[in-house]
Amino acid sequence: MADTKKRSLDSDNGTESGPEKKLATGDGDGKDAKQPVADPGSEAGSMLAGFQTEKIMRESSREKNIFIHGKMGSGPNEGQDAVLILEKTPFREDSLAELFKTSELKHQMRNDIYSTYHMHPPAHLNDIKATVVCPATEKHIKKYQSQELFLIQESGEDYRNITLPYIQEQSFSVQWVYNILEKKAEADRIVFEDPDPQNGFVLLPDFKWDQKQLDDLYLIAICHQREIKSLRDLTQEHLPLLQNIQQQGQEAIMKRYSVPSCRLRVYLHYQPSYYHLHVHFTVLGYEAPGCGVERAHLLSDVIQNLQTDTQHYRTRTLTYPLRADDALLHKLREAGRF
Ligand code: M7G
Repeated sequence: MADTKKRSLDSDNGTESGPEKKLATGDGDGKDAKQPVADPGSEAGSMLAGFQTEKIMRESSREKNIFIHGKMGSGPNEGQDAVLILEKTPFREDSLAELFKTSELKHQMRNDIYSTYHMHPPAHLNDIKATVVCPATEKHIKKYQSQELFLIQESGEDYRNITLPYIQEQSFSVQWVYNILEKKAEADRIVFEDPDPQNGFVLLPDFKWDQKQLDDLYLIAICHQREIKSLRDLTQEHLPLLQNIQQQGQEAIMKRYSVPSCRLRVYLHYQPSYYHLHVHFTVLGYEAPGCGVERAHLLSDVIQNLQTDTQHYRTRTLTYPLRADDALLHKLREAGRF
């Protein structure tokens, strides 16, 4: 079984490196397995210089991340609302020797057998992953803000009468999804594609994953069909699509990253943030945001439920969390459903 803990990846092309290096030989889709990853560096530069912090929306010293709402200080989006997420990246086992050799150590305290130090590694071993959403809408800003959560029990009828009209009115734009499907963005990050318009999909790293190590492996499969909003739309008619995503997605991840299907958590979110059907692939052991029982539906369970009853996701009550300030929560409350 692959030991994902021990592996790290070549910085930017998603292939393995280090003693356990095992280069993928192909994707099975005719693409070269060793695709370069886009370098958005040219446009980045000092884009964050002058970033004006308006509010710290969330911060976790345990997860080593911070979510900031602010305004861009320079560049083409100057003065526009932005969400900036900063996150210290995990340690990479293959760079430990270099870290020990090249870091500056400053002694902090010593007591008996215990001592602590401040360690100052060189810049390239001291990465911070920065994610920028700009221009950020009010809804983006809310998405990242800490809020109390409430569990909702949504019946099929609630979905049709309350949730669906709400989604149609005000869900996040899925332009980024279309950009991926049309190869207008992230084309060089695609790990696998089945171009079939009915059952095909694109598999690529989720933007939460920096692809530097396998401990937090996270990919998403985005289907080519554009009419499927979420789990709620699925019927037996979609079984070939779902089975295809499951099988070819797992095979592609095995080929590229040597992570077998028994080490993968493959699931859909309900509610998703983006209403274009996509499937999450994360490595077991990594507690990806949103992989809890109240939001994640294992693809294998979804397939079985549909095999048993084509109307399963149209009719059954689905439970999910909503934030206190979510307009959908207010709509459900107004209708006496919460
Ligand atoms: P979701 O279940 O709709 O919402 O999943 P969530 O963000 O609340 O989990 C959408 C998934 O797509 C998430 O895992 C996002 O991290 C990922 N994602 C979002 N955007 C805007 C992008 C993007 O531009 N590129 C990539 N590669 N992934 C994205």
